[in-house]
Amino acid sequence: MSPILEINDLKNRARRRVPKMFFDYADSGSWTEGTYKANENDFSKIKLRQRIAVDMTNRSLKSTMVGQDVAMPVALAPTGLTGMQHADGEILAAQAAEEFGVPFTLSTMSICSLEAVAEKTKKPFWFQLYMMKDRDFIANLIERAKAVGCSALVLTLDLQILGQRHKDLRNGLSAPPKFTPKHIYQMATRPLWCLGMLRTKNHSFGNIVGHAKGVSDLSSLSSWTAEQFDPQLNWNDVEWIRNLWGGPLILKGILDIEDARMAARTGADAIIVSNHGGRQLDGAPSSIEVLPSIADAVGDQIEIHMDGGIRSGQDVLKAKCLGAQGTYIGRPFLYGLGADGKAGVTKALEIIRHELDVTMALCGKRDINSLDASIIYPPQGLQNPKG
Ligand code: HOC
Repeated sequence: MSPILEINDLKNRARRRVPKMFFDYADSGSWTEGTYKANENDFSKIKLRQRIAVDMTNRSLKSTMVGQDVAMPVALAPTGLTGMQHADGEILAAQAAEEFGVPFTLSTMSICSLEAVAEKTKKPFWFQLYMMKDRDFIANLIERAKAVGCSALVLTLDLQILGQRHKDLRNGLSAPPKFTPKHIYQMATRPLWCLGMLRTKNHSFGNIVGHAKGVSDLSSLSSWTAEQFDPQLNWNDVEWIRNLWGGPLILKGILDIEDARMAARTGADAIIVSNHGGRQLDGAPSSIEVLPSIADAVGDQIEIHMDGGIRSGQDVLKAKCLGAQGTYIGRPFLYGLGADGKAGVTKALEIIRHELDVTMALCGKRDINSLDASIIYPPQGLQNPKG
């Protein structure tokens, strides 16, 4: 087997191990996938200043996100259907994250429920909430998140309606999954994946089935999800959630300066500069492109996080330099999970940590908290070094 040296190696292995419809679900963006690709490509356009003859011993990647200690400023992003990349996916990813010392964020649209993840982990994890029309269900979800000790709530604001996801439509991905000959073939050619699925009891949307009104089984799930995301979501809802939750609140899906200003006024603790991994508005700018202007506009009022396109520790460093206190990885940990379960998620985190550490050292820095735009090339004020 070829060695796993970078996130792309995990991706290639996951592609061989996860049924196509689920691998594509994680690996795709909306419509032309222009924004999805820009998220990655725009990182590679940013250059760094190489510095020499600087003491590079005793380096530290330790930081905080919403006041909580993190081994490095990288959280696992909330990702839907994680338990379809690998059996018990959310539990395994949460365990890997807690052992590593970074936050795991459980999606509302997870396969394993809040309670199932809490039962198999020791430290608090974070919970991500979608605003559904059924407000009793939302209030109940928040109570459940409190009951299992979640230490931050991530409220996603950019999915009032679902983006146009062509790969999922072409693959016929649905909840509950269809069992057409094509889908059965895709699963049957991934025997390890199938074995895991046969062994686990976590097969459906664990936070929803059996909890939302009228959703007692998989057959009633489909129509419920399709009509539940609330197109009328507004800033008053954010206040309602903030009061119900009462703990650290992070608003996800901010991509515009005006929205960032509104978000800063809500009293939330942090915002995530995000375009939902390029899965919602295709044609929107990449997260890293807008990060500096948003950090500039509201960075003194609210903590700034970002996600979208991070595929290496070097990307984490660039986001830190451009104003993010914390970052999130989605696909990198999903590839790890699909490739090798919990060990694969740990591997993804180790790869990112190593790349972050080496890059920081070669930029002449020893403390992750000291990073700023001064290590971006060309340095400010020297845009035209020859001029
Ligand atoms: C079946 C409904 O955040 C994503 C996730 C979940 C979206 C809702 C899926 O795929 O972007």
